[in-house]
Amino acid sequence: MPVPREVDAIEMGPAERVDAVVTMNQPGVWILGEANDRIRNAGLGIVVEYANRNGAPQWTAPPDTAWDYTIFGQKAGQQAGQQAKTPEPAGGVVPLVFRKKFAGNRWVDHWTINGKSFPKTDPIHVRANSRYRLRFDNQSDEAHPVHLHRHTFELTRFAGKATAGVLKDVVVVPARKQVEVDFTADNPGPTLFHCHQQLHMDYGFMTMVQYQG
Ligand SMILES: [Cu+2]
Repeated sequence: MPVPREVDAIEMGPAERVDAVVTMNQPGVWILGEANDRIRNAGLGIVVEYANRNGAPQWTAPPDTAWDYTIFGQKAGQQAGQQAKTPEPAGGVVPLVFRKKFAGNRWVDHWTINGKSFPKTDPIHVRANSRYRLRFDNQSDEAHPVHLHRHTFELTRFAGKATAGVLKDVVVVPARKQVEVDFTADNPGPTLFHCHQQLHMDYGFMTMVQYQG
């Protein structure tokens, strides 16, 4: 989904995809790579070499500017000069609380959505063509890239900031923060919702969206 805006760096979670347009107006030999030195030096980078240029590839660190999804959005209610929230969708709010469940010293921890692990999680019931707000409440110390299959959602609140216009199907919910997204149930059929960290998903962090009627 288009989010026209110039940035020096992009932060990406598992399963996120970005198409970035770059104007090549700095001849030289450069490194495009992970901003974290340790990870980049371990291999997560690629050389960008202009024609007829040579020498060792140069790395320049991006400026340490604050980054989150809301820089790509419109502030909800901005026109009115106030931080009004996007009105709550007709279908209502679905609270989803994410927690880690200690499984014992010799076991992998489990993950719960509203206190239950998949396949025992409660499905999210929706009606076709109704619009809903999912309220992700991350009560754990890890960030979770959560993914809703077969639908697109709009970010309406990210870690306390109201926003609008950013359409996605994966959002990274930071540790101990809340994120709200609105979506229209416009694609009937069983639909998965899950964390995209494989180990979290395998140990319970998954539920179903079920269409009624
Ligand atoms: Cu996770």
